Amino acid sequence: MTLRVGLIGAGVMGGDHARTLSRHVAGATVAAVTDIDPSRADQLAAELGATPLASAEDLIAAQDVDAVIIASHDAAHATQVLACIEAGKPVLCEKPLAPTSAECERIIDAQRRRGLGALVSVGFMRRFHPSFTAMKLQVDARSLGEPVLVLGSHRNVSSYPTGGSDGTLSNSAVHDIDTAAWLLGSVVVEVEWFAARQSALVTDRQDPQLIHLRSANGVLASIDLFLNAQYGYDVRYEVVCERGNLRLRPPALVDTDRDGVSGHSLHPDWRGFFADAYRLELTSWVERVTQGRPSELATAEDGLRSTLVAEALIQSRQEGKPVRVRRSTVDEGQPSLMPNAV
Ligand code: ISE
Repeated sequence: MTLRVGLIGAGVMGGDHARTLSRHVAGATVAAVTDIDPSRADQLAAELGATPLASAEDLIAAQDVDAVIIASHDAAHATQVLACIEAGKPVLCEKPLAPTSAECERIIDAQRRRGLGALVSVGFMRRFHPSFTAMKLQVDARSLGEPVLVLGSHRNVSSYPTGGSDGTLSNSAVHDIDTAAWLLGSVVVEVEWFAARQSALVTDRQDPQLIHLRSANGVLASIDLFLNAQYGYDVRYEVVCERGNLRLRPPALVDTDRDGVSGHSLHPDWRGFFADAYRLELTSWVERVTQGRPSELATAEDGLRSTLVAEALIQSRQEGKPVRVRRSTVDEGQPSLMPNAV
């Protein structure tokens, strides 16, 4: 069976997903595209031989759309995911599942009431990056003993003109929140936010920011986010364990020595850095939807957990102190493993 996928949002990320799906993923085709800017939808649809549709509602209802990818503006995610659930169609929603935990909870509730199992997946693609996957295998096997500390960096060349300081947390830091919890196999229960010295090149947000995340099993993750770092797209991670360290390898195919300098070039944005991860994520989603294959894909519950932590970071930023993360409705009744709660 070929899965006929409808795409909502034909911008940078939507275009990338659609091209990856139609060129590199077996068993799926892009059947329809919609965007708030109809000319963008027309262009992408023409390139891929898909049908341009006038609205997200039309696309979700279309008879020849079996499943949906949402790559629209963050603020539109919840309404569109809820419509997919109502229509009984599997949906892969770009992160964040929704910018507020209340919206995420509504989605989880609707999915439960619909009774068709887990229709919703969330695009935390780092889970499919070969180097992150290799790190997780070693953490899970405890090959270097217990993990004790995670150090990470998340750098973009430049940020979108909208979003502000809170947008850094709800749109970008959610990746790091999910990465920490997924790598450690433990939810984040306490956070603290710090301002670094402000870059004079940035006026629309605090940049860089430093966040501390404490997992329920007591590991501290310290991650800097610098969304206008200028020099290239860069994500660095190190898991410090009792008997050694695990470090992420940059996705460079070749190192070049020239004119007294040795190194590799950096991608201008995340699409190149995470190209393999996006391809593997989409492959896994299609296999899960069409064959029921188990997958590392983030669930709606993971989407809720990461948004709850982002909200706690926003609160920590406003109040200037550590904040306990509100327990998600899906984790209620689970024992807290946290040894050193505030
Ligand atoms: C973007 O949406 C992403 O998903 C990138 O991975 C992240 O680095 C960037 O900050 C986000 O805006």
